[in-house]
Amino acid sequence: MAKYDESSIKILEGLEAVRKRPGMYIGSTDKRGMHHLVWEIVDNAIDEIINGYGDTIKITLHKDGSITILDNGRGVPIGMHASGKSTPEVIYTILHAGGKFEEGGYKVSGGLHGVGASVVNALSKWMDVTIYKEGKISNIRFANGGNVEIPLKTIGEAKKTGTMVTFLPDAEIFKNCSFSYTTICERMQESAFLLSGVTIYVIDEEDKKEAKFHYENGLINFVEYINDGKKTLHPVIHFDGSKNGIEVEVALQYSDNYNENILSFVNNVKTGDGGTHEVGFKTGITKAFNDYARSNNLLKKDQSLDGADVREGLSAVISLKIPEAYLQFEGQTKGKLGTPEARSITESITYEHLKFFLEENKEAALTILNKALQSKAAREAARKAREQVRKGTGKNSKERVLSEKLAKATGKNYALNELFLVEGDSAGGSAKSFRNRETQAILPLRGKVLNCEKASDHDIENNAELRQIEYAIGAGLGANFDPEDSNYGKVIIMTDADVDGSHIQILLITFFYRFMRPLIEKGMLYIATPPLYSIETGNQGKVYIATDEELEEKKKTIKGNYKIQRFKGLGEMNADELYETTMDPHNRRLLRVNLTDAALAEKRIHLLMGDQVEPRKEWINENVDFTLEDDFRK
Ligand code: 1YM
Repeated sequence: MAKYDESSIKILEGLEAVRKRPGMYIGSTDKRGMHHLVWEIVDNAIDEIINGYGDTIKITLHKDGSITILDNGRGVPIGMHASGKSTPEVIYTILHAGGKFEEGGYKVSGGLHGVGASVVNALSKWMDVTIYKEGKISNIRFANGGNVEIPLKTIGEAKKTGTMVTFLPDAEIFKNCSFSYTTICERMQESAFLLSGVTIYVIDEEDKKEAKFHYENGLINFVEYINDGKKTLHPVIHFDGSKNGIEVEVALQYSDNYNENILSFVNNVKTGDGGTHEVGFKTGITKAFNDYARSNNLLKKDQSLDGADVREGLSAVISLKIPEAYLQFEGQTKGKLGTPEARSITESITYEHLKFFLEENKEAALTILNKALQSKAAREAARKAREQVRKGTGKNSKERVLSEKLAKATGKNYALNELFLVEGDSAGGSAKSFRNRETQAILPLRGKVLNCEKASDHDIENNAELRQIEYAIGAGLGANFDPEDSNYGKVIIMTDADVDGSHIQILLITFFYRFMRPLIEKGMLYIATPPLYSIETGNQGKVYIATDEELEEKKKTIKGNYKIQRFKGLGEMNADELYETTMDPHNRRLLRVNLTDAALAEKRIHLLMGDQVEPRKEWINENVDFTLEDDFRK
């Protein structure tokens, strides 16, 4: 029988605590949480590379659901630890046994990761660690949440060095989850951009797929990737600098489109909510352009370019390295940098380098500046026009065009008002007749709207349906769009719960993404969720059901007779029913459209809505599960 001493009981208690509350350590126990296990182990391999050992990481997804992460660093130490256990046993069974990077180096732990390899072990059915070091191959095996199954032993001779970790996530904790090749590839590509010269392989043994990520000019290649397919105005601008131990590296490039794409990272971890470094960067470029414009008499004395003017069409990646002692993250998801010094340092490095670049590259400088000046002029003209429309003083008031289709809200508190974009005239009619007239406006749409992936402002102006949406919202379009001017606090897409309805949703989202992106960024775009069924019973009356699963659950609880109605579309509901289930703020369930990763969203929209068929087919095959519920015959 195994002998338990005080310390082994403590270890088991520690790992047991992880199994009891996995969410506290990895955020959640869904697919996202399960991928945290991978990031945790990969981060250890990345740390080793950042410290100067090794240059390659290989990730293999196995058919049985387990995953292997291999690096060619020094290999985890294999000696005995003071506790009498082998060092690998300590690293993989004791919480926070990292102990690395105590002084000096940078740690790749932002937000949730950095919890330690033992957390991965605690949440695995089994884990196998093989170390190539000191001419030997050593192996240790754990099972059922971190119990040592086979202690560390030599299993062969090694010529190379490195660490290989394989684990199978415990199905009791991660229910119905599997690793996603696409998710892992996306993340590893991002890491490869941030680690110039490093090679990362991702291999899927089940589907026999393989990807290799390697970039010699990291951030420059990253910006080129973001701007791939766009018409760019100049080669990528790249600079770096450091102060007080904080290192700043930036790559940026303007294209002729008007969206801004700024991505930032701190110690190789994405800061999705920005923070002080992004603020400093923005201030830096605004100052540099204003200075340049003034000293070249391109702006009048009392005039200046706004931040939004100089960011039109800008793609940029900002990467900071901050010593641990200065690190400060904020926000619920810890995705926002709080370190105050990062602002002024990023600002001055950006300002100095950009100023120098503009002075040295007159042609590029004038092209970018011209664009900013145009953006400024267009923004001001558009604002003026909108003010006139609102006051009703416009000569050529576009409101006329709104015709009879839009049923306006009577309330003047724009923030409280809601615009429903409704599929079909029949549902539109129901929604018009039964709504809160003070706050709810209805705009019926006839069928499919234009796919805007490749549309220009001009195309929108020539498209009756989209022009109506533009005028109804009344806040401009594209570069001139300003969510502050929106006539509605919420824009709600309401379509049938079928394939055509989904198609209309994605077409509209593409339109908003391309032409009113701040509306999505500000969380003002929503999707209504109409019920699929109603069930009428003797004693409970009529209840509405959103999904097939819910219907099955409900059926089980009903005794006696019941009558089910399936709503094939919004038009099949009575007007009062539609209001009660889908529009009434007290009962309805709205899905907010959000944008967590701008660069990825950009690629996805391009992929899914663009004109290249093969990559789209491939993506759909890999990422969409077709089920019987998707009945394409209808
Ligand atoms: C596939 C995962 O963990 N590689 C790795 C980890 C470590 C070392 C080398 C290492 C570090 C040091 C000295 C040191 C370590 N990780 C940990 C902990 N790959 C992977 N490669 N020698 C080797 O920091 O001094 C401890 S050692 F705790 F973070 F897991």
